[in-house]
Amino acid sequence: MDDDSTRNFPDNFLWGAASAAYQIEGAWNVDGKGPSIWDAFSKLPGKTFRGSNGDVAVDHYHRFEEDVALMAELGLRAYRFSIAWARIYPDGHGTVNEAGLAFYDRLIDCLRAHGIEPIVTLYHWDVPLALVDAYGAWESRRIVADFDRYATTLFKRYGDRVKYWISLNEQNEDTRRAFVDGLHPPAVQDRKRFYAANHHAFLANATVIRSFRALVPDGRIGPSLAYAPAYPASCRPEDVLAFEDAEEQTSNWWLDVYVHGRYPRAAWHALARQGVAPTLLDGDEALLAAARPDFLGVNYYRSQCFAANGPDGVGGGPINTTGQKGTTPARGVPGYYKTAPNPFVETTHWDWEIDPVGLRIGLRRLTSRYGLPLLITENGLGDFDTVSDDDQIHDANRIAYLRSHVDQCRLAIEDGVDLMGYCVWSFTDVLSWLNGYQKRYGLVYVDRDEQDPRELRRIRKDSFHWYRAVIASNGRHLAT
Ligand code: BGP
Repeated sequence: MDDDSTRNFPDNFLWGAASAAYQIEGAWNVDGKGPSIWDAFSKLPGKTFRGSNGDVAVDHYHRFEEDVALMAELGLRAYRFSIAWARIYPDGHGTVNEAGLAFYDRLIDCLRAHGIEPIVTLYHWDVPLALVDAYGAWESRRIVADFDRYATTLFKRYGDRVKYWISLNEQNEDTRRAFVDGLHPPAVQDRKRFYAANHHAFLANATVIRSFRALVPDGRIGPSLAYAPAYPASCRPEDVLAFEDAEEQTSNWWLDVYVHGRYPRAAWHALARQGVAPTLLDGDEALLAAARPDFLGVNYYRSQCFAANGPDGVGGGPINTTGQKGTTPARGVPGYYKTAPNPFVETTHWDWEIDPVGLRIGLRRLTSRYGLPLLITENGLGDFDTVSDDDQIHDANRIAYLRSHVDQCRLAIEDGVDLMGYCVWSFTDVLSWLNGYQKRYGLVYVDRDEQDPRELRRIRKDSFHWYRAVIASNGRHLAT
């Protein structure tokens, strides 16, 4: 971490931070916005932590100028945010809502006025509720045309000012929680529906990339995956096979389709044997193969160990949403793999492995397999943060986490990885989908809890000051 060894970050490296519309904006029914699936789901009893919802969130919709001023003070070069589909098309596809478009005009212009590069995510899980009611959203092929209409509207409106776009955020994580674990809407456990919804999302991804090429020829677009590189729990051959299956079924299933337009072979055969493989129609493969992204977005939080799982073994299920260490049960696919603890790394309070070297391993794997530039679109530590007596947030654990991961980015660049940038998750504290405000990630604290939005005061955490020095030195000063 000395000054000399950190010269490798390119001069145009995108030092950024990230967010998602539902988790920060609030204003859930303001200026013509329609309801999203999360506006409905979060109000069902028992679905989220202490019944938290995004009605107010951190009220970024009304406070974006204050937030962008803080980004400028931090020296951010890039800010990744998502657009709420239901602000643009309140019913998913009918009449466009000019007030919604105008909000993002103001945000984009404000960012650019401060020299901050906008990175826009088209879709971060908040599908318009009307499309769920009309045809089950991602469970129908009809979503492909509607998603393309929405994306095309955004490309035409913002393509002159936004050059970096994320098509889909963590398709793998959202659909797994939705259709395997039963935790995100529609909260079922049905792997046939899981793979069908994913196939439609792949078609939607390819279709909007095709539209993008025509409308924003000088821009760059790619999907973001929740990438947790798989490790074998031991060198027992059965565990190594389980690890191979896990890497293929938890990551390559998505990445191979995004990049090469084809499903990985062993995984396809496994699914076919179980009767859960998706239905491919004429033209699907050609569409998928023609939509190679410009880069891969990587959301990295952890690695994960896998061991063999018997035919009657564990499947999907609950996750730790309490922050009580050691309460995450093993999960997996019966007959293939299940998660196992890694005795060599620490974990967060939510049982996520803290593994900075895993980031370097993952970046190298993706580079070798896909040969595309990579953009870290999320990386950060979820922790219990407290305001101390001096009205500060001394988040030393977060600084240690971020520092060690940025350092591994530097080493990955030395290894030959083409890394475009690094976005901390998250800029301000945000509403966690299932964890309310107890699990915080921000560089900026927001003073509220699940029940009481209080004044929503913003307080710079110690990590804010640390990251400012990192950016100012282009990654040379990682120490506090
Ligand atoms: C990613 C999502 C983000 C964010 C983050 C932290 O999967 O893209 O939206 O939520 O994870 O997740 P959590 O709040 O569950 O800890």
